[in-house]
Amino acid sequence: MTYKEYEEIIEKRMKAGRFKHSKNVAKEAVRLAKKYGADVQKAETAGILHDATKETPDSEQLELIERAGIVLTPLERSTRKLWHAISGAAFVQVELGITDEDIINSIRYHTTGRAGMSLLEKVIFIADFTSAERDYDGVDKMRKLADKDLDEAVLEGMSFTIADLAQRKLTIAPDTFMGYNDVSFKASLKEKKEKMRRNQL
Ligand code: DGI
Ligand code: FE
Ligand code: FE
Repeated sequence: MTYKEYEEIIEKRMKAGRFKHSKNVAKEAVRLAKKYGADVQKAETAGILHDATKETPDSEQLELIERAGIVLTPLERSTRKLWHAISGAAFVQVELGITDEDIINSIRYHTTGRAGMSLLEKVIFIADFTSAERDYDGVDKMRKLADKDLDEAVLEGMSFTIADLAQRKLTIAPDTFMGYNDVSFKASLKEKKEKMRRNQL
């Protein structure tokens, strides 16, 4: 299927505002993919499709998840906000016939992130934070980081989400925590290495 065909499918599944968001995420994902060397076409596809089921009724989302053979953990089942990422990944497989694991995982983990994210997964995760219509406190910082270092942007995004959820006393998914630990650990190692290098000069 072509990008235009995906756009037509997505337009019918959601209100104008969210469709605009989806197109903006696709555009931003293309920009980041070019900058960091990810597959541009996959980035555009995952970008337009990432929120495919965000306005789909709960019962339909659960059905898609079942049809894709995905079993929700009790915590996933109890966190309604996380469903659309999982059912979105199911939708693109069972309804659109997408088989590319990287595209599927980019949609599956676009809300939580996870440990060991691929370049494409990071591109989609960040494009969702920095798409053109986003207007939250801190979006300027995120856009600057996204242009400077993709991993630093992922760390900032995860820390932002975890702080916000903890502040509101909401449940935090294990993938969110594991993703955060993964990127923060790698960032601290990188800093240690740089310190050692500076001391040797
Ligand atoms: O679908 P979008 O609105 O474009 O963005 P998204 O898929 O990143 O969803 C963002 C929402 O998901 C935001 O309200 C925070 C929430 N969220 C992200 N990670 C977790 C989470 N909510 C819970 N309860 N637990 C998480 O780990
Ligand atoms: Fe989403
Ligand atoms: Fe989104």
